[in-house]
Amino acid sequence: MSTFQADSQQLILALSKGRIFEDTLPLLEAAGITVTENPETSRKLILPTNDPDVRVLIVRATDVPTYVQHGAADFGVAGKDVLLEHGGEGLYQPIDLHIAECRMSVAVRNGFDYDTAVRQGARLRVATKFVETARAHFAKKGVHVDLIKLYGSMELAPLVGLSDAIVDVVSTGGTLRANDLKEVEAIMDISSRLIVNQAALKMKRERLQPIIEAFERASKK
Ligand code: PRT
Ligand code: MG
Repeated sequence: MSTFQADSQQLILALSKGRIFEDTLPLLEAAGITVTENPETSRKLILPTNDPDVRVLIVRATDVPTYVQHGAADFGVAGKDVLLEHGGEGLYQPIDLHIAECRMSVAVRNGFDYDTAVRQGARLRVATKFVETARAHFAKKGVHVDLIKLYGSMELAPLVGLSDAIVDVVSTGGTLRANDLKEVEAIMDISSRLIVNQAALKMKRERLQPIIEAFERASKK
Protein backbone atom coordinates (compact mmCIF):
# COMPACT_ATOMS: atom_id res chain seq x y z
CA MET A 1 0.00 0.00 0.00
CA SER A 2 1.25 3.46 -0.77
CA THR A 3 0.26 6.75 0.76
CA PHE A 4 0.24 10.04 -1.11
CA GLN A 5 3.35 11.21 0.80
CA ALA A 6 5.95 12.01 -1.82
CA ASP A 7 9.01 9.77 -1.81
CA SER A 8 12.44 10.89 -2.92
CA GLN A 9 11.79 10.04 -6.59
CA GLN A 10 8.44 11.74 -6.89
CA LEU A 11 7.89 15.39 -7.68
CA ILE A 12 4.69 17.21 -6.89
CA LEU A 13 3.97 20.55 -8.59
CA ALA A 14 1.22 22.87 -7.27
CA LEU A 15 -0.60 25.03 -9.83
CA SER A 16 -3.85 26.97 -9.99
CA LYS A 17 -6.33 26.52 -12.82
CA GLY A 18 -6.68 29.21 -15.46
CA ARG A 19 -3.96 31.61 -16.53
CA ILE A 20 -1.17 30.17 -14.35
CA PHE A 21 -1.82 26.60 -15.45
CA GLU A 22 -2.00 27.63 -19.11
CA ASP A 23 1.13 29.78 -18.99
CA THR A 24 3.09 27.09 -17.11
CA LEU A 25 2.32 24.32 -19.67
CA PRO A 26 4.90 25.53 -22.24
CA LEU A 27 7.53 25.77 -19.49
CA LEU A 28 6.77 22.18 -18.44
CA GLU A 29 7.01 21.10 -22.08
CA ALA A 30 10.46 22.70 -22.22
CA ALA A 31 11.41 20.44 -19.30
CA GLY A 32 9.99 17.40 -21.15
CA ILE A 33 6.86 17.20 -18.98
CA THR A 34 3.38 16.94 -20.53
CA VAL A 35 0.29 17.13 -18.32
CA THR A 36 -1.96 14.39 -19.68
CA GLU A 37 -5.31 15.63 -18.32
CA ASN A 38 -7.02 19.00 -18.65
CA PRO A 39 -8.02 20.55 -15.29
CA GLU A 40 -10.87 22.48 -16.98
CA THR A 41 -12.63 19.24 -17.93
CA SER A 42 -11.25 16.71 -15.44
CA ARG A 43 -12.61 16.59 -11.89
CA LYS A 44 -9.29 15.23 -10.65
CA LEU A 45 -7.30 17.43 -8.28
CA ILE A 46 -4.12 15.39 -8.83
CA LEU A 47 -3.20 15.28 -12.50
CA PRO A 48 -0.83 12.77 -14.05
CA THR A 49 1.92 13.67 -16.50
CA ASN A 50 3.88 11.70 -19.09
CA ASP A 51 6.47 11.17 -16.33
CA PRO A 52 5.15 8.68 -13.75
CA ASP A 53 7.24 10.44 -11.08
CA VAL A 54 5.75 13.90 -11.70
CA ARG A 55 2.21 14.88 -10.68
CA VAL A 56 0.39 18.20 -10.62
CA LEU A 57 -1.87 19.36 -7.76
CA ILE A 58 -4.66 21.77 -8.72
CA VAL A 59 -5.27 24.23 -5.86
CA ARG A 60 -6.57 27.78 -5.42
CA ALA A 61 -4.02 30.41 -6.47
CA THR A 62 -3.73 31.72 -2.89
CA ASP A 63 -3.14 28.19 -1.54
CA VAL A 64 -0.13 27.38 -3.77
CA PRO A 65 2.49 28.86 -1.35
CA THR A 66 0.91 27.01 1.59
CA TYR A 67 1.18 23.59 -0.12
CA VAL A 68 4.80 24.27 -1.07
CA GLN A 69 5.75 25.75 2.34
CA HIS A 70 4.56 22.60 4.11
CA GLY A 71 6.12 20.22 1.58
CA ALA A 72 2.79 18.79 0.37
CA ALA A 73 4.06 20.02 -3.00
CA ASP A 74 7.76 20.22 -3.86
CA PHE A 75 7.36 23.23 -6.10
CA GLY A 76 4.71 25.53 -7.51
CA VAL A 77 3.93 28.68 -9.45
CA ALA A 78 2.42 31.70 -7.72
CA GLY A 79 1.88 35.40 -8.44
CA LYS A 80 4.00 37.98 -6.63
CA ASP A 81 0.71 39.39 -5.27
CA VAL A 82 -0.06 36.05 -3.60
CA LEU A 83 3.53 35.59 -2.36
CA LEU A 84 3.60 39.03 -0.71
CA GLU A 85 0.43 38.22 1.23
CA HIS A 86 1.73 34.77 2.20
CA GLY A 87 5.08 36.14 3.37
CA GLY A 88 7.29 33.60 1.58
CA GLU A 89 8.20 31.59 4.69
CA GLY A 90 9.87 28.24 3.88
CA LEU A 91 9.97 29.06 0.19
CA TYR A 92 12.90 29.41 -2.15
CA GLN A 93 12.07 31.72 -5.09
CA PRO A 94 14.65 31.00 -7.76
CA ILE A 95 13.07 32.64 -10.81
CA ASP A 96 10.63 35.17 -12.17
CA LEU A 97 8.77 33.31 -14.93
CA HIS A 98 7.38 36.51 -16.51
CA ILE A 99 3.96 34.86 -16.89
CA ALA A 100 0.47 36.05 -15.81
CA GLU A 101 1.84 39.60 -15.83
CA CYS A 102 -0.30 42.41 -14.45
CA ARG A 103 0.03 45.27 -11.96
CA MET A 104 -1.24 45.99 -8.48
CA SER A 105 -3.16 49.27 -8.48
CA VAL A 106 -5.39 51.58 -6.50
CA ALA A 107 -8.73 52.29 -8.19
CA VAL A 108 -11.69 54.49 -7.28
CA ARG A 109 -15.09 55.39 -8.73
CA ASN A 110 -14.92 57.76 -11.69
CA GLY A 111 -16.37 60.71 -9.75
CA PHE A 112 -14.09 60.31 -6.71
CA ASP A 113 -11.25 62.87 -6.31
CA TYR A 114 -8.53 60.59 -4.94
CA ASP A 115 -5.67 63.12 -5.07
CA THR A 116 -7.63 65.70 -3.09
CA ALA A 117 -8.79 63.13 -0.53
CA VAL A 118 -5.16 62.04 -0.02
CA ARG A 119 -3.86 65.65 0.11
CA GLN A 120 -6.46 66.62 2.68
CA GLY A 121 -5.48 63.68 4.87
CA ALA A 122 -8.89 62.05 4.69
CA ARG A 123 -9.20 58.58 6.18
CA LEU A 124 -9.77 56.26 3.22
CA ARG A 125 -11.79 53.06 3.29
CA VAL A 126 -9.94 50.57 1.10
CA ALA A 127 -11.40 47.19 0.14
CA THR A 128 -8.94 44.51 -0.95
CA LYS A 129 -7.88 40.89 -0.95
CA PHE A 130 -4.28 42.15 -0.63
CA VAL A 131 -4.30 43.65 2.87
CA GLU A 132 -0.55 43.33 3.54
CA THR A 133 0.39 44.99 0.25
CA ALA A 134 -2.24 47.71 0.73
CA ARG A 135 -1.17 48.35 4.33
CA ALA A 136 2.48 48.72 3.33
CA HIS A 137 1.64 50.99 0.38
CA PHE A 138 -0.51 53.46 2.32
CA ALA A 139 1.82 53.43 5.34
CA LYS A 140 4.70 54.46 3.05
CA LYS A 141 2.57 57.31 1.67
CA GLY A 142 1.47 58.31 5.18
CA VAL A 143 -2.20 57.87 4.26
CA HIS A 144 -4.57 56.66 6.98
CA VAL A 145 -6.72 53.78 5.81
CA ASP A 146 -9.37 51.45 7.10
CA LEU A 147 -8.77 48.16 5.32
CA ILE A 148 -11.75 45.98 4.46
CA LYS A 149 -10.79 42.40 3.63
CA LEU A 150 -12.61 40.84 0.67
CA TYR A 151 -12.03 37.55 -1.11
CA GLY A 152 -13.09 38.58 -4.63
CA SER A 153 -15.10 40.98 -6.84
CA MET A 154 -13.36 43.97 -5.24
CA GLU A 155 -14.66 46.15 -8.09
CA LEU A 156 -18.10 46.07 -6.49
CA ALA A 157 -17.08 47.69 -3.19
CA PRO A 158 -16.84 51.37 -4.31
CA LEU A 159 -20.04 51.03 -6.37
CA VAL A 160 -22.16 50.17 -3.36
CA GLY A 161 -20.41 52.44 -0.86
CA LEU A 162 -18.53 49.70 0.97
CA SER A 163 -15.24 51.52 0.30
CA ASP A 164 -13.73 54.66 -1.27
CA ALA A 165 -11.01 52.73 -3.07
CA ILE A 166 -9.85 49.23 -3.92
CA VAL A 167 -6.43 47.67 -4.27
CA ASP A 168 -6.52 44.96 -6.94
CA VAL A 169 -4.54 43.47 -9.77
CA VAL A 170 -5.26 44.93 -13.20
CA SER A 171 -4.23 43.60 -16.59
CA THR A 172 -6.23 45.11 -19.46
CA GLY A 173 -8.19 47.52 -17.24
CA GLY A 174 -11.39 46.30 -18.92
CA THR A 175 -13.02 45.22 -15.66
CA LEU A 176 -12.39 48.64 -14.06
CA ARG A 177 -13.82 50.46 -17.10
CA ALA A 178 -16.87 48.20 -17.24
CA ASN A 179 -17.62 49.07 -13.63
CA ASP A 180 -17.18 52.87 -13.83
CA LEU A 181 -13.86 52.73 -11.95
CA LYS A 182 -10.49 54.34 -12.75
CA GLU A 183 -6.94 53.42 -11.84
CA VAL A 184 -5.39 56.25 -9.79
CA GLU A 185 -2.10 54.74 -8.66
CA ALA A 186 0.10 51.86 -9.78
CA ILE A 187 1.65 50.13 -6.74
CA MET A 188 3.90 47.53 -8.40
CA ASP A 189 4.35 45.26 -11.39
CA ILE A 190 3.30 41.66 -10.79
CA SER A 191 4.36 38.41 -12.45
CA SER A 192 4.41 34.79 -11.39
CA ARG A 193 7.37 33.10 -9.73
CA LEU A 194 8.59 29.55 -9.44
CA ILE A 195 8.63 28.60 -5.76
CA VAL A 196 10.39 25.58 -4.30
CA ASN A 197 10.12 23.96 -0.88
CA GLN A 198 13.46 24.53 0.86
CA ALA A 199 13.83 20.95 2.12
CA ALA A 200 12.86 19.50 -1.29
CA LEU A 201 15.50 21.66 -2.93
CA LYS A 202 18.15 19.90 -0.82
CA MET A 203 16.71 16.35 -0.89
CA LYS A 204 15.56 16.32 -4.54
CA ARG A 205 18.06 18.69 -6.10
CA GLU A 206 19.05 16.19 -8.82
CA ARG A 207 15.47 16.01 -10.08
CA LEU A 208 14.54 19.65 -9.48
CA GLN A 209 17.59 21.43 -10.82
CA PRO A 210 17.11 20.43 -14.52
CA ILE A 211 13.46 21.50 -14.35
CA ILE A 212 14.36 24.86 -12.77
CA GLU A 213 16.96 25.39 -15.49
CA ALA A 214 14.52 24.45 -18.28
CA PHE A 215 11.92 26.85 -16.84
CA GLU A 216 14.52 29.59 -16.65
CA ARG A 217 15.63 29.13 -20.27
CA ALA A 218 12.05 28.89 -21.59
CA SER A 219 10.79 31.89 -19.60
CA LYS A 220 13.54 34.18 -20.94
CA LYS A 221 12.31 33.81 -24.53
O1 PRT B 1 -9.89 33.35 -9.24
P1 PRT B 1 -9.59 32.89 -7.83
O2 PRT B 1 -10.37 33.62 -6.79
O3 PRT B 1 -9.55 31.41 -7.66
O4 PRT B 1 -8.09 33.30 -7.50
P2 PRT B 1 -7.18 34.34 -8.23
O5 PRT B 1 -7.95 35.46 -8.85
O6 PRT B 1 -6.11 34.71 -7.25
O7 PRT B 1 -6.55 33.40 -9.34
P3 PRT B 1 -6.35 33.66 -10.87
O8 PRT B 1 -6.07 32.32 -11.47
O9 PRT B 1 -7.47 34.48 -11.42
O10 PRT B 1 -5.03 34.53 -10.89
C1 PRT B 1 -3.78 33.96 -10.61
C2 PRT B 1 -2.71 35.04 -10.71
O11 PRT B 1 -2.72 35.63 -12.02
C3 PRT B 1 -2.88 36.22 -9.76
O12 PRT B 1 -2.36 35.90 -8.48
C4 PRT B 1 -2.08 37.30 -10.48
O13 PRT B 1 -0.70 37.24 -10.10
C5 PRT B 1 -2.18 36.92 -11.97
N1 PRT B 1 -3.04 37.79 -12.79
C6 PRT B 1 -2.67 38.33 -13.98
C7 PRT B 1 -4.29 38.18 -12.53
C8 PRT B 1 -4.68 39.01 -13.60
N2 PRT B 1 -3.66 39.07 -14.49
C9 PRT B 1 -6.01 39.59 -13.61
N3 PRT B 1 -6.37 40.31 -14.55
N4 PRT B 1 -5.13 37.92 -11.51
C10 PRT B 1 -6.37 38.45 -11.53
N5 PRT B 1 -6.83 39.27 -12.53
C11 PRT B 1 -8.24 39.77 -12.41
C12 PRT B 1 -8.37 41.28 -12.19
O14 PRT B 1 -8.32 41.57 -10.81
C13 PRT B 1 -9.75 41.58 -12.77
O15 PRT B 1 -10.75 41.39 -11.79
O16 PRT B 1 -8.92 39.52 -13.61
C14 PRT B 1 -9.92 40.49 -13.84
C15 PRT B 1 -9.78 40.98 -15.26
O17 PRT B 1 -8.68 41.86 -15.41
P4 PRT B 1 -8.66 43.03 -16.49
O18 PRT B 1 -7.85 44.17 -15.94
O19 PRT B 1 -8.02 42.44 -17.70
O20 PRT B 1 -10.08 43.43 -16.75
MG1 MG C 1 -9.39 35.20 -10.46
